[in-house]
Amino acid sequence: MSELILHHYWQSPFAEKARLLLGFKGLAWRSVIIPRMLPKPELTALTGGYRKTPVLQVGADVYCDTALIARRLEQQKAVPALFPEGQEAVVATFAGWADSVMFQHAVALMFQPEIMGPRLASLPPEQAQAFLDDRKALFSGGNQTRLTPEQARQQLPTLLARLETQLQRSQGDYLFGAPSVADIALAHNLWFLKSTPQLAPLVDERPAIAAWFARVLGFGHGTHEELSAEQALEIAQKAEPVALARERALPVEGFAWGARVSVAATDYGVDPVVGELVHADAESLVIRRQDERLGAIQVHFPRLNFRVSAVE
Ligand SMILES: N[C@@H](CCC(=O)N[C@@H](CS)C(=O)NCC(=O)O)C(=O)O
Repeated sequence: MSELILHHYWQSPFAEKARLLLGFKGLAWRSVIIPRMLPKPELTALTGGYRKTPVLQVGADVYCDTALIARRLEQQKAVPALFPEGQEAVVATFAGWADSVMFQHAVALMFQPEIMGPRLASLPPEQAQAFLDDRKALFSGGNQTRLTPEQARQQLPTLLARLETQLQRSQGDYLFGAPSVADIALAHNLWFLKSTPQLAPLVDERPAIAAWFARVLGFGHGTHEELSAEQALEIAQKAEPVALARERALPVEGFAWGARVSVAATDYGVDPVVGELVHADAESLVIRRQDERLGAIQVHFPRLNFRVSAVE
């Protein structure tokens, strides 16, 4: 079986989510470091335009968005389960909430000038400005607008108080008893806050959250070895896309298999990827694209929060 290749950078909270998912499963992976802002020519050669971080590559198959990466890793190694039996809906729904609502709060706080300023201080001013412009563009065109820092500061204590209370009172060491994708999806947001001294007390001053957070970070990152972007592209070029599980197919209403479509996130980072719709099931959409250099690549997206549109 082809190796798991994570395209990421170390400072990204969603990449930390993916690394913790890999650690939870005890998997070995290859690490390709991607740029923190556009252009990302090697990454978009693989994805066909999707630019968010991280992306998981397995041969000539590319998995966009950590919601789907979690499911791909569950397929790779079933135990320990990220989606424990009987809790499938609750853990996925909680993870979706953490990845959107908690992340919006964390981003709003991190991008306050008094916090982002010192974080960008080591960059030349034009690069710092380019980074801020890149993130502004990332959040244009989707349905997720940025929360103001004031609103985030007003609301976050409520969200954290609920979590602190639940973690104090719940049975077991994790949000829903057994550890799951829910814990990891919440933790990467707190990891983001903890990466800056002004915001770390939000976690540290809540004992049940702080203890739980340390347990989740204890999952670690599995084991990884470096790989260059060029090597990753060569692997994609030499591999054939995987066969898809036809018995689980669930059509996308209004689209025939083989239709030329574009798939784009609906929240932010809405860059479309164009290809042939070759498969969809309850959780994923798969399009096949033909790249001049790499040949056939299958790009997989979650079904939720992505839109399929017809391309003439
Ligand atoms: N829903 C996506 C969100 C990913 C995301 O927002 N990643 C951020 C980094 S933490 C990003 O792509 N930022 C812009 C970039 O890296 O170019 C996922 O779960 O993977």
